[in-house]
Amino acid sequence: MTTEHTYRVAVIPADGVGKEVVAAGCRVLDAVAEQSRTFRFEWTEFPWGSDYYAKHGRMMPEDGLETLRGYDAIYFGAVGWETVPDHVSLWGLRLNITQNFDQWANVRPVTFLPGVTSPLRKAAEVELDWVVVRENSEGEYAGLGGRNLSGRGPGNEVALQTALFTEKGCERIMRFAFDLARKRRVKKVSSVTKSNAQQYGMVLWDEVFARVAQDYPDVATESVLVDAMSAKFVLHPEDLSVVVASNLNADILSDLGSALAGSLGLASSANLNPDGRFPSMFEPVHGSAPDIAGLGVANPIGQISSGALMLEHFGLAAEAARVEAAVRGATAAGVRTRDIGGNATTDEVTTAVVEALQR
Ligand code: GGG
Repeated sequence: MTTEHTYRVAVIPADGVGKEVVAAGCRVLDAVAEQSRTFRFEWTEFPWGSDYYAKHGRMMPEDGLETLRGYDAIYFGAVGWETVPDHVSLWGLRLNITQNFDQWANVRPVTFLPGVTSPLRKAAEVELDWVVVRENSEGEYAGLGGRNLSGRGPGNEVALQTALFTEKGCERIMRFAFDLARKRRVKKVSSVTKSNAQQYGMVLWDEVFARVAQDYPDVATESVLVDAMSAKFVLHPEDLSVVVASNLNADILSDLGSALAGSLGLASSANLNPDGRFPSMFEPVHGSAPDIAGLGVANPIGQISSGALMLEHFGLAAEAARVEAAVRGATAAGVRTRDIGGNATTDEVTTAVVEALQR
């Protein structure tokens, strides 16, 4: 046996069900590597997150980013626990990494899986094959603003939260979305804003979108307000393929999309630094799900499919497709966690995926 390449991956399970689904994802990825015999994974686990916060007063060490820089990729679970305010845990870990590693493109595919029902699927014979492209470095998540601005104390507090839109930031995510549409051979890119009400940054977004679209005459476009787009997700899913939106809008729409596909537990994502200066990070869209944490029933598919996105990122498209096929094999065979109508455990779904890979 010749193992040609080792991928060094930093693993951050973090909080709640993250700890359970990351282990499942690593198991599937190890099985793919073992079968391929051309590469292997070297996993290094970092115990960062809310437990780490309880001991050290921070979500990750001060030199954590420096440590992560040396890895080929980051495989992340979920962040958030009741012992730490949500905005502290999010900014202290996940956003600390995405912002500082300039992971400006967050790719969130939404597809139907065989055997998984959803409100949308019941309603019509439709197939979902969307990608929500989330601008991941600025917009409403720029972290700009402040508290106590009135100086007049409790009862009169004023807080400011500013969204930042730069022409370069808009342009790069839009070019990314158009290139992805061409790669996926789909015909349309839909851009989402609320530019009728948000008259500065989102008008800039619309203008940049119109300009960038001129370089892609083979791809149709539409600009839709986020409220109308929410309705369109439900009423005309067949009319969508690549959807590009700002940080907050895309976060909300991708959750809606995955719910329409059957469950948030199915949704995968890649936080990409397309320039390759920093490692990219792969994680399920879902959070730490405290209500089911520790029960062994979390859906591992979002995490496993995020592993497929990591394989794709490494140029291992055939292996990524095999993982996705194995996931489809497991759900088609009826091995499903309870969020998608089954009663299988995390472990049973993972085993079914590994077995489907080996067939
Ligand atoms: N695995 C994704 C995760 O942990 N998300 C936690 C969360 O609250 N994220 C908010 C966001 O990404 O906007």
